[in-house]
Amino acid sequence: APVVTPSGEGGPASEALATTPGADAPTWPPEFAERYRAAGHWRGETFGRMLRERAAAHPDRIALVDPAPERRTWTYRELDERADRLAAGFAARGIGRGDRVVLQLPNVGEFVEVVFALFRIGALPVYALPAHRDTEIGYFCSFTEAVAYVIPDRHAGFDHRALAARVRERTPTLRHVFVAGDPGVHTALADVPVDADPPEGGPEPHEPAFLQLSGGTTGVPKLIPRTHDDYIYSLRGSNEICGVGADTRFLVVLPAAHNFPMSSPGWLGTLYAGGTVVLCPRPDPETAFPLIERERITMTGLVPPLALVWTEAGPAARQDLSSLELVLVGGAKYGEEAARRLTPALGCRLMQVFGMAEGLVNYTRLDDDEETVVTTQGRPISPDDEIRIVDDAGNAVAEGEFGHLLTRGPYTIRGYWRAPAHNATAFTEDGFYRTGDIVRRTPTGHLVVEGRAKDQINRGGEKVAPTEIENIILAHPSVHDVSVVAVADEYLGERSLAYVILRAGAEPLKPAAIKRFVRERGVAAYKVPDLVEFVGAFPHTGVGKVSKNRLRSTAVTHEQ
Ligand code: OOB
Repeated sequence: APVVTPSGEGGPASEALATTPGADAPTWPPEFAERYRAAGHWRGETFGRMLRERAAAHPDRIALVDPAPERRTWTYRELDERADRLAAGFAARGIGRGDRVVLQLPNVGEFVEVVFALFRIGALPVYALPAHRDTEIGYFCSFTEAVAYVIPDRHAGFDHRALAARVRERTPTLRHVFVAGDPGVHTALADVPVDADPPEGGPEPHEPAFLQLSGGTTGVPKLIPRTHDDYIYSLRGSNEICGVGADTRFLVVLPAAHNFPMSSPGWLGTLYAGGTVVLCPRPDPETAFPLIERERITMTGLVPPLALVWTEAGPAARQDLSSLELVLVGGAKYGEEAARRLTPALGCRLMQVFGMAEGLVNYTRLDDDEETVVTTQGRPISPDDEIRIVDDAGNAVAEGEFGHLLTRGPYTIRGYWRAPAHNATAFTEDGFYRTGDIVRRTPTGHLVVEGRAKDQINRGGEKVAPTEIENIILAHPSVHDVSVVAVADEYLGERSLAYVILRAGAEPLKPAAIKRFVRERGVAAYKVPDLVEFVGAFPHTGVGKVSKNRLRSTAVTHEQ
């Protein structure tokens, strides 16, 4: 049976057909690549060699701690050896350079082991989130023609083995399912390592290292090919800005697969610097604060709703949080008043980060004054990050005015993976990425995020593409039309609201029926509309399009 994708837009099959092998991952024109190499940004490093070098330089230092349920640790040497054995085992099962492997693990040590094993053989991890379900996983596996899918046995009350069996049945390329834990009908990850060296000849630095997911504005998430060269440059830059070194003890609170905790400066930045990464199984203060005390955590990254919860819990905490030096907050707009309260409540410094999986990352700086740290979202990592702020017609706005943010640079992609039709509009002709964010620039070069032009809901850092959810709801037999919009929410920043027009003569429905319908389609729980309103008609713009702005401004936001 064909894989169900919630979109008709530039569908995966048509785009795959339109793509030649060399065009899978669009790359920088040669003159740009030369410039970035000459500037010392791209140094020809790869992740596989990076870990090897760190293991040689400080073999007995602790690289990784997985505290639950029993505390497990990996020295740099152990992580390096484990990556070798696992890489050899993957290779023995026919997984090789350029193959895609969908990786869906929560914050467990196996996540880091598998990623480095795949880096070593040049297979590309596709970073699914733990919340993804049949629709998303089925799409990632079929669109990337994945040969393997890596899962936990159960996580957060959900059996991933059953999902894997369903996806495998309808995805002919998928030859392996590897399970961290009890494998059921699949293969135990623990049985994969073999006592041999991994194959010679790893990936080249200019090749993609992995496929990251876009937040997305379209029916299905686009995949982001990041190279060893470009990503490692962003790690080095982030480490320098955040003061990451061998003494850093970084707590991974958000899902490890997300670009923010991976690279800003994240667990990969910390490993690059020879520091220690501690994985946090759940993000609540009850779980995280005891870990901060026990593991002497110095740094972490949070989305704004979590930063709020931690700020509220900080003053009353019984744990000693004094090791914490720096908390990064980003992924969604962090309110100024909330930002002011973080340092007094947690006794550490705050840094705002405004980044995107496509590349560009902005940080406030350690030597910025407090006003700048609480009122701006930072400035770019690199002197070679090019920023354009333009009006609707594409002309530069006056300095200090707000407009659309376009960017190009040494770690911002030039195109999504196998998506030529989408790339034609997501990037300008001269290679600038249209971020969809509305920003203004202060005299010091810091950016302030003022809003968004893209059709997306930012639910506390988790991105929802309304089109994807609209397509699902439209399949309901009683639904005539639907429009999903963002509504303001005190805690999450935004929540999703589905305006639904029922078919003439259809029995009235309760909001819960629509929510259940979406959930039963098998999508991540954060995409299920928070609110559902039944209406007779949508407000329209002058040209007859549904006006999402007017829907937003008329939204009633009572509890459901
Ligand atoms: C991060 O990455 P994505 O790919 O999940 O989302 C990117 C989008 C941005 O285009 C912007 O719309 C929004 O998320 N965003 C922010 C923000 N940080 C991200 N909006 C306002 N204020 C901020 N501080 O979210 C991401 C990637 C790397 C580091 C940090 C965040």
